[in-house]
Amino acid sequence: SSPSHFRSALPPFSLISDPAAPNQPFVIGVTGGTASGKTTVCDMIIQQLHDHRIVLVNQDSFYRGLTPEELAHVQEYNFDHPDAFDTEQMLHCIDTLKSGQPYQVPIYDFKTHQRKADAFRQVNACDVIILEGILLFHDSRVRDLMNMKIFVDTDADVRLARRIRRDTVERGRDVDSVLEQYAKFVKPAFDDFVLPSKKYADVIIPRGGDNHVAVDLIVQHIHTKLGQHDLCKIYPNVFVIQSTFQI
Ligand code: UZR
Ligand code: MG
Repeated sequence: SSPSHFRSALPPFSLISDPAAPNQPFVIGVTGGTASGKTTVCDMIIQQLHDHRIVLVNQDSFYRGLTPEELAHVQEYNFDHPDAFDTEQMLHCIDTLKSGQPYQVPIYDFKTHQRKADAFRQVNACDVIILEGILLFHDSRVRDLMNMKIFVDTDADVRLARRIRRDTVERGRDVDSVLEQYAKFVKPAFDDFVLPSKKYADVIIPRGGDNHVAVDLIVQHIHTKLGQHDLCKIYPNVFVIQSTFQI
């Protein structure tokens, strides 16, 4: 039979997945500057995907606890630099979850700049993993684990205003120290590391959590992709059928 006849005989869907691992969860990365609305966007996505098993993992959980020397000079410590995070551990976490195993995520305390001793959050296997954090797109190994990359793009003045409110109310800071830290570390690190990582995004959301249209579109796309993942579970041997269906 002719190639076109062969094509039209294939099932009426276009399906692309990793043949080695058809049952892996769908991984979404959400990044953007501090107080850009990342958490709000993640919460909105999670609410709309309530039919699926979904888990949120925050890059903040992988902040390294400060040593006594670092704590003694905490004003000099750069929490906005990639080295402030234990990226190896976060990679291990994502790998473990992708392979269907549970992971014990550390709990970081923003007031003491320490990890809670002997306390973890148990995260179980799931359909969707949402990763959130300011420097999520910095390391290519982390980027490579994501199926969809989102950058939340909110004006710097809006972000600073929110940051002042949040750090004074929720993170036990005074306004002067927030402003000093912003000028010294947060803004330079945004310019050096966060903004340049925008180029890796698949989707850029202006105005963050206020942008319901963007969140709706993203959720629709995830639904479509999860449908394809479900098909992988039903037809585990049918793994690459790409653009073959023709009318
Ligand atoms: P989001 N951060 C703290 O304020 N204290 C810590 O112990 C650890 C981190 C801040 C960090 C960064 N910077 O800007 C922000 N400082 O948390 C990231 N200074 O959190 O993505 O929620 O804005
Ligand atoms: Mg947040």
